[in-house]
Parts: sequence; C-alpha cells; structure tokens
Amino acid sequence: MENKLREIRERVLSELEEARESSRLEQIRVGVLGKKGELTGLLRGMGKLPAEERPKVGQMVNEVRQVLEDALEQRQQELRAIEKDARLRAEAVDVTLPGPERSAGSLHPMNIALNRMIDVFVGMGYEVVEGYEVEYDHYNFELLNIPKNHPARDAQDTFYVDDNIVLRTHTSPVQARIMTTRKPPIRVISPGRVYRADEADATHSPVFHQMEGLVIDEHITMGDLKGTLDEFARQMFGEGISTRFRPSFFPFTEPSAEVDLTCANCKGQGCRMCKGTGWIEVLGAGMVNPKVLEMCGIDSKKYSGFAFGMGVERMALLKYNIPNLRYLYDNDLRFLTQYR
Ligand code: 2NL
Repeated sequence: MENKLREIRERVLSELEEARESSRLEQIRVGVLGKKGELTGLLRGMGKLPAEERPKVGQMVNEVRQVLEDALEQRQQELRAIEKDARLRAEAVDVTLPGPERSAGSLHPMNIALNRMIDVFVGMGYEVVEGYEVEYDHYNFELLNIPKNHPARDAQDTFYVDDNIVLRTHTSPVQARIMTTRKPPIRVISPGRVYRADEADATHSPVFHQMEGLVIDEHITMGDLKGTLDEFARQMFGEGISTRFRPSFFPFTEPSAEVDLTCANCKGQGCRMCKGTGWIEVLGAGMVNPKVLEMCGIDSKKYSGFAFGMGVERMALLKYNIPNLRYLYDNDLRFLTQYR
C-alpha cells in the first residue's frame, strides 16, 4: 500500500512537471483526485483492510492527497503565468514600426502663382479686396463705361442670370464698388473667379481667374503705372524682366495699354515662345477713365488713377512653363505635386 501511494505520488508529480497546458492539469486532477480517481479508489478500498490498519493508511492517503493538491495548485499558477506571458507576447504591438504613410498635400500651381502675385502687391502696400461672383449689370458694366450696346456685353461673352444680373466677366466690379464707397487714396488688388461664355480650348475656359489692381490718389500718373508693373515683373519672374506698353483700348481706361513682359525663355533675345519678338503679352492696363471716376463719385479734377488686369492662369502657365490650361484643370496629382 505504501509503495502504491509512493508510486502514485511520484508519477503524478512528474506528470504535473511535464504538463504544458492548464487543460492537462485538469485531466491529471480528475485521474487521481476525482470521484473515480486513483486515490479516491484507494480510500474506498480501505474497507477491506483490517480495522487497525485503516487510520494509518487513511492518514497516508490524505498526506499524498494534500501533497498532490498543493502541487496542482502551484503548477496551475505557473502555467497561468506562462500562458499569460505568451498571450501578451503574441498581442504585443511594436510601436516603433513606421505608421501608415500619409502624403502631405501641396499647393496647386495656380495658388502658388497667385500667392506670389498677391505677396508682391501687398509688399507695395496694396490691400486685397473681394466682391461678388454674381453681380449687377450696373457694377460689372455700367460704372465701367461699358454701355448697353457694347460688344463685350454680347450674350456670347456674358452669362446672364436675368436682365440686370450677370456672372461677373472681370473683377472690375469689386473695384467699382470700392470707388463708390471709399475716398482716395485707394490702393487695392482684387483676385477672384470670373466667367465668360467662351468655348474651352488650350487657352480659354468659361471659368477662370483674374487679378486686377486699382490705385487712385492725387497726381497718379502713367509713370507710376509703368514703375509698378516693372517692379511686379521683376519680383514675379526675376531680374532682367521688365514691361513694354503698346497702345490699346479699353472702355474703362484712357489711355490704355497692352503690356508685354520680357520673354523669360530667351531673356528678350527672341525665340519660338515669343515668336521672335522677345516679348510676351500678359496684361492690360491704363489710366482710369475720368468718366468712370465721375460715375463712381470720385472728383476727376482732383484725383487720377491707374488700373491693370491680368489672368492668374496665364501667370501660372508662364511662371512654370506649362503648355496648356488642361494641366491646371485636370487635377492629375502626378502633375500637380511637382510644384511646391
Ligand atoms: C486685361 C485688362 C484691365 C482694368 C482691367 C479697371 C478697373 C476699374 C477701372 C478701370 Cl474699376 N480699369 N481694370 C483696366 C485695364 C485693363 O484688364 O487684359 N485683363 C486680363
């Protein structure tokens, strides 16, 4: 009997030692301590022993039971710790791994060009002003000396909302409103979206962007206009780039000029881009027509002013040597992300 108990104890202890999962521990427990387990069987069999041996054997069986229960409990705790450890290791996150890549955005070349244009004029003391894209005929045309039968009003060029309301065809109405509400000195630029009922092609779109400038004060001359646009050309396109004025006509300026920039491609030498002239046409400008000043409530005997207008798309194409408007409007990231 003693040998049998020792055999059970040693065997079960070594089984516990070898157990690798807590489910195995339960198997072992049931096999030796369960209702039909080996030790339980031994206790039951005690009835067959002589009465004087029973207490001793009972005590021995209980000692072994205690040893095995303690060993089970201890192994249980060891295995739980090992299993928890393994689970934590498996769930561990390596916080030093690189995260999912997020590409940073970049400015659209139009915005880069426009920001530069604005910076140059803000640097000269201009204020940025904005108005309405849906505008009264009165501000878009009448105050700018574009009378009712002027070709610029033709339904082919202008999107009409109704008889009196249009989608602005230039940003001039912004300045017209400024002139009617402020007293000189006035020094503003008005960047913004404008609309023309044009057929879209490499250089035209029904929606495009303009920036106009307006300066009104006493003694403003064409020399101020020339100096201003020369300085703009230099800051926008670099040293050695200046302007050339050619006589032109706009209803809202008198005199008026088409303004060319030195061809940045050949530095004025003449090349294919400028068709051999050394100049690229980019701006319109002039002295504000006294009739316009008067209609806007500004005394044309006391004050004079200059104004200019330029296309933002055109500036972006020139600055970045882009051949076609489509590149600006298609929003192909392979193209757009080249500009920073
Ligand atoms: C062009 C020509 C120009 C103006 C715009 C203007 C505005 C007022 C009064 C007088 Cl309120 N003039 N603007 C003047 C001359 C030319 O734009 O070729 N733009 C792309």
